[in-house]
Amino acid sequence: MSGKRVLGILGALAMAVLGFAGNALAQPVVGVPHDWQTNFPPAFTPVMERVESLNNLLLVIISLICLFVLVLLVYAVWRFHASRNSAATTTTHNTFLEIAWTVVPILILVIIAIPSFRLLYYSDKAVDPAFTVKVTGNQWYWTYNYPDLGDFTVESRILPEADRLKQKPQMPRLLAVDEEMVVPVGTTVRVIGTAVGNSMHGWTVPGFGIKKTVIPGRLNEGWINVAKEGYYFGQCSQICGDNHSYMPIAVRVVSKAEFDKWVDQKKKAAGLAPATDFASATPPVNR
Ligand SMILES: [Cu+2]
Repeated sequence: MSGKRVLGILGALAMAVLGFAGNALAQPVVGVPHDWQTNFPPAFTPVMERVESLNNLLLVIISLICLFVLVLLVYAVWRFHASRNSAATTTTHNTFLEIAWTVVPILILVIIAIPSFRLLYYSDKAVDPAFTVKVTGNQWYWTYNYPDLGDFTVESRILPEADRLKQKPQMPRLLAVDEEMVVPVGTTVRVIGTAVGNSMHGWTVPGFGIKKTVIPGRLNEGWINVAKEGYYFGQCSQICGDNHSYMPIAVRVVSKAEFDKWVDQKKKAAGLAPATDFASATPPVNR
């Protein structure tokens, strides 16, 4: 074998190894839609678990109502058919019936309202969050600012298809971004959202049960606490203009140690002093 050939093979091997290392993802791709999916995506946060259980309760209630109406309808068609009931009744009032069909729907609405409001307030405010991520919708990309961890900002833009195939082929088409929002696993993170420019956007990650409309000049709050490491995806869910369909949301959930490392790296890149760890970071301040 000639020296040139050996060098060529070695070169190809090195490229393969480097290529593999470059493409290997530290976390699995978990929160992604798949073909023939029905129903909600799997729940990855406590909020989404409750969204699913409220949905299941509503499904039972709505099925019982539909069944009841269907049975009444079929019975009326059969019982009051002209052949069986040639002389129509002249009844116009029935006090008992009228009270019943007013009170029963009210009770049903109250049964729905109690868990519904409970969930609304549960998802609205984070209890003891470790830190805050400020999400800003731009035309047409997202920025993630970490004000409690040194105040650095990450810009997150869709990866053009050629770059996705080269850099992150495991990521779904049209959902891969150059820089994901990164959060530590099992940690309550407050998410506040706003927008710049002249349009609203929607920061939505279905597996997290979060869908925040972000509006210029306002702050909207939510929170996440993701139980499993991995990549999660969502899309802008508020029509915002030309490239609305090209501003995906990608969140990378990593171990706490890896998160500290990532924060240090981002702070250094932004010319800020290295962080210690996020748990001992300065508490949130009003800004
Ligand atoms: Cu949009």
